[in-house]
Order: sequence, then structure tokens, then C-alpha cells
Amino acid sequence: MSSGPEQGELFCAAPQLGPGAMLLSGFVLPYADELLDQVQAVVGVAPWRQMQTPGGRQMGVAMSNCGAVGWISDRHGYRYAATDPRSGQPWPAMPVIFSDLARRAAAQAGFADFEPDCCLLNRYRPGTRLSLHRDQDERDFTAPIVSVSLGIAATFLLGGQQRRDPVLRIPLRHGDVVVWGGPARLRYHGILPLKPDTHPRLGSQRFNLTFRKAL
Ligand code: MD6
Ligand code: FE
Repeated sequence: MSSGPEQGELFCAAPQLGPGAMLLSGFVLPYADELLDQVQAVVGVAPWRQMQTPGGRQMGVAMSNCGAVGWISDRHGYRYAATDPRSGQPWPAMPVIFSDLARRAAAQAGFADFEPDCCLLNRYRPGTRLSLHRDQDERDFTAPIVSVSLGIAATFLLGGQQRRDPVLRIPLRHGDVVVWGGPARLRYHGILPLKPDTHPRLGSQRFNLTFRKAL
């Protein structure tokens, strides 16, 4: 065997999500426990919190960040910040296994040399949803986004370039990765309210790790 896939890259390739978007089913499954250990380490330093929207509502999804910058939301808007507003301290460094897997997933999807500088951590419970939005707070849209799902299942909504465009429903399970970039980079997307479910390690929670090049 000269050039077989590494362990962890033995996944089933995706249904068609359209150009620039790819579902890598089970891509991080062999590393899930290690990823969860590192999530615990990150939120030990930068705890989960439900941020305020610019309109003054509290988001249902609880968030944290690691890396050089973190995505934040408050009454002043959405933006990236080098420090955690809670503590005034820099966000925890991005664990090496996070950036490694993000880079490998991006490469697998056809985006070479992805260097994320931000990992946004999202925590969902049954009933939590994320309404349709575009990821447009980053400085350049040439880098893809890599999104890792852990814990209970969710349904990902993937729309088009306009809010009114039809949306695909994509089931996401523990260990799945979605990569999108290029022509898909600014597509609308969201998460349907999670159904009651339990995961052996995470209980009734879903964690999502979203890797981006923000700067
Ligand atoms: C989530 N994900 O899966 C929310 N954004 O919990 C996102 O908002 C997202 O999965 C951009 C690219 C991939 C994503
Ligand atoms: Fe998003």
C-alpha cells in the first residue's frame, strides 16, 4: 500500500451539495474523543456563554472561541476580537489537533493550504436552532470554512446566495465535517431546532466547531 488514505480519511464521500460544498461523513470520528478533551480544555479557560445579538436578543446557541481571534456578538454588532470580552484575556490557543484536522478536511474537499486563525465553538441543546445566515464577517472570502459536528444529531439547512432560495436539509451526525468555500462561501445556512436525543459522551448536547480564516 503506497498511497492509501490515512486512518480517519476512510469516509464516504458526500451527496451533492453543489460546487464548493462537501459533506465528509465521519471524517473526524477516529479523533472525536481527543477533540472533546480539547473542547473541555478550551471552555475551561473561555467558558460557554450565550451572546447578545445586535438587536438585543440572547442567542440560543452558547459559544466560545479559540485561536488568534474569536467571533463575538453584542449590542455593537458582529465582529472578530483578539480577546475574550469576559476576561479581557486572549482566547485560548487553537489545539494542534483542531488545526490539523481542519487543514486535512479542507484539503480533502479541494482547498489546499487552509490556515484557520479562528475556531468558533457552538453548543446546542434540544430545541436550540440557528436561523438562516451567511458567514460574512471575515476579511476575505477566498478561504473555505470547515465545520465539525460532535454529539447529538442536527439538520443543517443549506440555501443559496439569496435568503429566499430553496434550502437543502442535510443530517449531520457525530464526527461529520462540512467544508464549503469558493462559489459556496456565501450561501445562506442554518440549523433546525434540535430534536431530543442523547449521545453517550455528551448527553443532550451538540458541539459544532467552525474553523475560519478571519483575518
Ligand atoms: C452549526 N454552522 O453547524 C452551525 N457556517 O452548528 C454554521 O453556521 C456554519 O456549519 C458556515 C459553514 C459551515 C457551518
Ligand atoms: Fe454559519
